Amino acid sequence: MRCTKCRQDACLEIRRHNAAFCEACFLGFFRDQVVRAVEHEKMFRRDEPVLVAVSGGKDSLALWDALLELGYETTGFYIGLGIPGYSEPSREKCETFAAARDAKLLIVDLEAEYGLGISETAQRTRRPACSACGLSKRYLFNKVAMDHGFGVIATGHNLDDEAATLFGNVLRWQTGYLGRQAPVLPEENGLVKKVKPLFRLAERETAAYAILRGIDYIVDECPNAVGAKSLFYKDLLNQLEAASPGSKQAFLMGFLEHAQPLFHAQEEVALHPCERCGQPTTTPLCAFCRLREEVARPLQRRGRGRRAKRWPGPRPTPPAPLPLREGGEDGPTLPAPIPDREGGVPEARWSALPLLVKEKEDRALAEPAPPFPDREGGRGG
Ligand code: Q46
Ligand code: ZN
Repeated sequence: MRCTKCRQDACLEIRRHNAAFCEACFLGFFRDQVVRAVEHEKMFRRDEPVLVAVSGGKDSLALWDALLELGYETTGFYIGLGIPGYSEPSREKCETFAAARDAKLLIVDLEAEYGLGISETAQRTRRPACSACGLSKRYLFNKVAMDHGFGVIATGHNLDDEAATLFGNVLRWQTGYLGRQAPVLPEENGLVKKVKPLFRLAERETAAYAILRGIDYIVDECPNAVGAKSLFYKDLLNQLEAASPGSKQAFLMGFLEHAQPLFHAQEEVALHPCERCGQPTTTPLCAFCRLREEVARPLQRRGRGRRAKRWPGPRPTPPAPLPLREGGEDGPTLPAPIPDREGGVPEARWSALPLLVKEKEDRALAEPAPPFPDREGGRGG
């Protein structure tokens, strides 16, 4: 297969564009798509400081790398979520990335600074981990951006993420969420502008970019993502895409062009400062401050009386103890590091690239659909 642009050997086919690219032309294509998103959607100016939310995963680090390469003024922002076996290596990936590029990285540790490590918070409040996590991330993105004088925060959400979110919201006609699903959420009422510069690029393209650029990212998903609906929707959309290339992009772009403005017009939410922390909210105390209260409450006082109603029979099994933090014996297997960061992509890795990025899609198609999961999940940028 030949590169559509330069006729050299191609390393990656992009069927929805009816194109294939060699390494150099693919990196150019990727950066062009980022610039197109930033400029066309008026996300930020070239001289405007941007806070880039990074998780240590391929998408957010690919985004940060592309913005740095393109000369944008960026600072990374990492949140230590307190998820054993996952948070420590993901933080290391971000720190190594930033150090290698002499880029500034802000770090907030939820557990140390707020007493809200996600695994422990989930246990103490009996909430799904992703609910506490999403709430905390949204809060800190806004607060840290404001505290440090950033007018805009960028996340690594890609085309697949956005299409899967849209699919889920359409399935249940979540009109409020549909009105707020956009590559740019403007600054308003104490909320900092939020942007998604990768929304035109598919997940396998961000993976290819990260591999070709030699970015050492955390390969494993967060352990709490197992069984998330969003992954199930992605699998469904990948099957659709394999049968009809371009479907995912048409689904998302068509929505953004034709339908999103109609849902957005219906959205009118009055925000005011939280009585405790000053962040915007619709209630007297914001959800984050209420979560902190809930976690700080003594365990024996929470839910008194409710358990007897729900469980009239024998007492339920108590939750499993928290996995060990050090050593990771109970955590997920850590990914093997990508070798040879400094020297670019090693030859073996380079020649395997089309297979690597295709492998995930093939796996999704080969595996039977999992039973319908029963909880919401999400992903990081
Ligand atoms: S990090 Fe957080 Fe995701 Fe892990 S706990 Fe769930 S929401 S799955 S993006
Ligand atoms: Zn608050």
